[in-house]
Amino acid sequence: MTEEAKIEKAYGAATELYAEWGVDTEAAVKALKEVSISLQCWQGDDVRGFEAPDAELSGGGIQVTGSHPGRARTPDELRADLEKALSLIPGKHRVNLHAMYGEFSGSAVDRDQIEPRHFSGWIDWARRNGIGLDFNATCFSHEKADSGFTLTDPDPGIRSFWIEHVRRCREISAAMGEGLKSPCIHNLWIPDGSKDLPADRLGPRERLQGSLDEIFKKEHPPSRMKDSVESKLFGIGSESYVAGSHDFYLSYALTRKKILCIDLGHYHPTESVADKIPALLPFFDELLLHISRGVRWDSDHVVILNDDVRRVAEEIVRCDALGRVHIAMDFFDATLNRVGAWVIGARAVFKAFLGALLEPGNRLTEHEKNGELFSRLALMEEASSMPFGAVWDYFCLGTSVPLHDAWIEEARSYEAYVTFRRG
Ligand code: RNT
Ligand code: ZN
Repeated sequence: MTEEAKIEKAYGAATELYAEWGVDTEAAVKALKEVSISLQCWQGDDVRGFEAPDAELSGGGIQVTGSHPGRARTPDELRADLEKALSLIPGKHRVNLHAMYGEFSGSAVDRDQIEPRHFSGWIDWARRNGIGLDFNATCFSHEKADSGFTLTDPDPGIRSFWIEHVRRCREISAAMGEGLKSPCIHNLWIPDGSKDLPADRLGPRERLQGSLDEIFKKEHPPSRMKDSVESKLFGIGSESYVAGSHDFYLSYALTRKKILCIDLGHYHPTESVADKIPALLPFFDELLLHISRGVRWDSDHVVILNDDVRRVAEEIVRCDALGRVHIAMDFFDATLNRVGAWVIGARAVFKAFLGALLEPGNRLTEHEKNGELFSRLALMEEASSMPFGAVWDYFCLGTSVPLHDAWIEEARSYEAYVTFRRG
């Protein structure tokens, strides 16, 4: 029996079992094909960017560890690596860029000088590959961020530098959305905070509010770009205080009609990020997710199919909000195969959504309505041993990506023949 025939056979059996549960596997597979993930370009080069040949991530409240060889050093290398990763991930996706990834052809273009033309290579590439682009201002790894403050800096000169940077990033986002006929999400995260106890916790937040209002003065059509803001609990070097905290951005986004970005690593370790989704949906038309994996802290490990990711996917599906929650990944691990890391993460996210789409949702809500709480819990438990893997294999087959572990060898040989040969 061929591999394909085995998969079709197992899928047929799984479809029957799921049907007995009242779950339509074809509908689940069809819905999953519509899910798209925005792949973070910064996993490909350890968040270095292309502004200077030997640039390193700095001053940003985030940290990369590892020295695995073969990181992408040029836009062409990064695009080749992304293409390789995308060929191993089911479905059509987006790529999420940071401002520091512009193509500056060797000249020094400061952050307050960047223009859409520095990203035309990316837009052309995305168009050729049929993918959308998302964008981020880069408010770190820069001498004007060394103090730990950007949009909240007490110095109005520093603040206006960063305001200009973010304004330009929104213009670039609009050009991307226009060029690709797909709205570009511009996400703003700033590192501003302090290592030790600040005496004034209000001032930086008032300054942040003022800077943001100035940045967002210009409106861009939502068909071209949409704005999101990302909060954080703490960072390396900002352990005691982060100006852009959850409460701050929740209030800001709500009152200014912006998208709120929820990063799975940015909350207290025992806080349920999944439960935030149904709490926010009554108030927000759209949300942005940064799927990450914190290990003890916001460590940005490669995403795997863990309970946090499953619960988030379940909530999105249960709330029928797949069309309202934009999905992006955010991790950077420099200790292993970088292309493979994207693939591990994206395949895990897909599996989480498939699992959620295969839930016997109607039966669970029926039990709940009838007050049959024992049956509700028991059914949730039984769902975990349904033949999910057979549907996953069938999905991979239908989207022409390698089955099972076959992609691992592909990622390894790409490394051996391509990335390890980089000087
Ligand atoms: C940092 C935020 C932010 C960054 C990227 C590189 O804590 O999660 O999203 O990871 O912008
Ligand atoms: Zn993030």
